Amino acid sequence: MNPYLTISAEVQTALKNGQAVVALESTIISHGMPYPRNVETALSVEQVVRDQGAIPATIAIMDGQCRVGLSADELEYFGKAANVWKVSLRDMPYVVSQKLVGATTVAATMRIAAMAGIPIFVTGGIGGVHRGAANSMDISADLTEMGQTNVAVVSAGVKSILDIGLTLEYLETKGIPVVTYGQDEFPSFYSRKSGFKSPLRLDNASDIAAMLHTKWKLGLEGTVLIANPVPPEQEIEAGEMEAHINAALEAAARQKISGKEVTPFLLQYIANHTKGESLEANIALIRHNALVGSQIAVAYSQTV
Ligand code: PSU
Ligand code: MN
Repeated sequence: MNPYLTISAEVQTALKNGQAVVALESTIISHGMPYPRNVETALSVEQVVRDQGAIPATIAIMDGQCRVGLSADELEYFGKAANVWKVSLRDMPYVVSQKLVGATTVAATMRIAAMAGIPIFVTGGIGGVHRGAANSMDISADLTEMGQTNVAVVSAGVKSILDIGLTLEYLETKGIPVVTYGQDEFPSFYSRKSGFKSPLRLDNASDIAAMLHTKWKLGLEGTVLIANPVPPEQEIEAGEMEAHINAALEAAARQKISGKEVTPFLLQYIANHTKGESLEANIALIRHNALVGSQIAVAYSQTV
């Protein structure tokens, strides 16, 4: 066992018994949503996973350990504390060795899930190729990690703060299958549409589980990105978000926001300027991803 890995008793038992486990990230709690809705959402997402017969494993860093499976008190702490690092792969050795408190991004969560032996991970939105990346070179480490770590990622597609077309190109370059659940078009987080056709489509959890088994048994390294469209009732039309996204990008440029601050800045700006509508959509889509991701995890655990 890795000396920097601590798995909760409940998750350890589930893994030992071959029960479905679903990994969850913590950056979304500490840096993606305001308190107290972030903690409420984290707890309700864990409940959605349990209702499907799987065990939730929220992942974060504390006390010099990569932690898999957090208590309700720990979730509360990650939602409230001001000193929580946003930890992608680059920051992991620093935050662990300095015994700091860190919330893990998609990239870092995938890596720790793989260390723990959890093959399915549910999130809201992934990082990707930013608009203007030709100049900024701002490409999330989520994408490189997805090319090499064998943990499936369930998300609501790619948020249009990013360049969706370039992100899909980058995923293709890295050999990452992108499968949209139940429709032909790739979704863009708040909206079920993006203007891009999904490279692949599957319509049920067992087909997705079979594809995961097949990919990894073929010896193909890396993730499968499962894009699960936001439920229609909570969808915000793409055109409506576009003005807010443009304003957020302009504000980020004006304030010279760079590096790891870019994504949290954009998310917060949009949340502050959409009267909470975007937050409600965000919560709904994460819960829906947890539902579909848990069904995939259960189907995966039942196939050999
Ligand atoms: N997109 C969202 N919500 C989020 C994130 C992205 O809609 O909370 C977070 C995730 O943790 C993701 C990270 O892994 O931001 C990407 O950050 P960066 O672009 O700095 O790699
Ligand atoms: Mn970046």
